[in-house]
Amino acid sequence: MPARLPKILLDCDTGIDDALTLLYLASLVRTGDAELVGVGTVHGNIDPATGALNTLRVLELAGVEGVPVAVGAGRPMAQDVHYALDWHGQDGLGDTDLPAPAGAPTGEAAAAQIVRLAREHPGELSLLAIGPLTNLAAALLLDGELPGLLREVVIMGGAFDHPGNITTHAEANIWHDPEAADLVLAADWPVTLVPLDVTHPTAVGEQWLTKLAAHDSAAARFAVRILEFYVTAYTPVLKRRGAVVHDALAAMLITNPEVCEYTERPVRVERRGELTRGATVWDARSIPADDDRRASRVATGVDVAAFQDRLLAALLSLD
Ligand SMILES: [Ca+2]
Repeated sequence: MPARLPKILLDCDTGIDDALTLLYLASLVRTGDAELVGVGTVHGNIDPATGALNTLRVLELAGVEGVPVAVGAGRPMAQDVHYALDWHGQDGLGDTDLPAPAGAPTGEAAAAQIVRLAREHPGELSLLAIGPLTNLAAALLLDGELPGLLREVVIMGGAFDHPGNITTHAEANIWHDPEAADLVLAADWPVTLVPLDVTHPTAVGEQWLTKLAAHDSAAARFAVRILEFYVTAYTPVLKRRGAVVHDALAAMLITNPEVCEYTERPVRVERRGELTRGATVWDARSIPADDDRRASRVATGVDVAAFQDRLLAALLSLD
């Protein structure tokens, strides 16, 4: 009996590593290993309208047609909006200034799209969130039955036994909207959290980048172009030429959960800390968690070679 075909609903802030993740997802779609039922965009790396145009650009480049792209929340629930232009460029795609896409966003709000698609495919969707969690929180507020309608929620976000990447303690996706993130982690749905603890070790380096650059396809050339900006931003952090394609690891776990190891713990988001706002907190004591919140499945270990090989193969598989 054939395995169930994953149906993925993506929420993103495209963004260089989001763009690479879209290429990865496009390769799954092209090989018939997953279906991409929709994309929503949110503030984060860039504003959501630009993020939607970037998403359309990448899907068109990868030859994936008919996927609705909805613009979502333009700001967080309880703080000012911040973009990450130093890491992703003024256009979100490494200042590559690509022409406008042929397609356009649907006009539906991303949170409404989540609710609609979840109701159209009850129990079937893997909701993959690789940006701040404002759209997911808004969708929860729109439809109290949403948690029971999704198969799973996979989130790139958080940092536990790892420093933050936007403040000393906070990871960017959570820090961009801590109130939304805590609502999402409090909901009664099966969450897999993919924190910096597992994404940072997967940083691609010189050899991987060289293999990608040696491949002559439109998708590979585009990936090389946007990675050039990202690598320049990352090199001082990594102290070697390389970059962390955080979002792609979360995407990979939908079809290949064995790439990571996990632990199950309730997770909360620090919302009041003067130095720690946006930090993800778990009870790591070896006693039953004193928390009635549903446990999240948190990735704690990663097969780095498996991730890098799969990502490279996917990028090289596109025309
Ligand atoms: Ca992202």
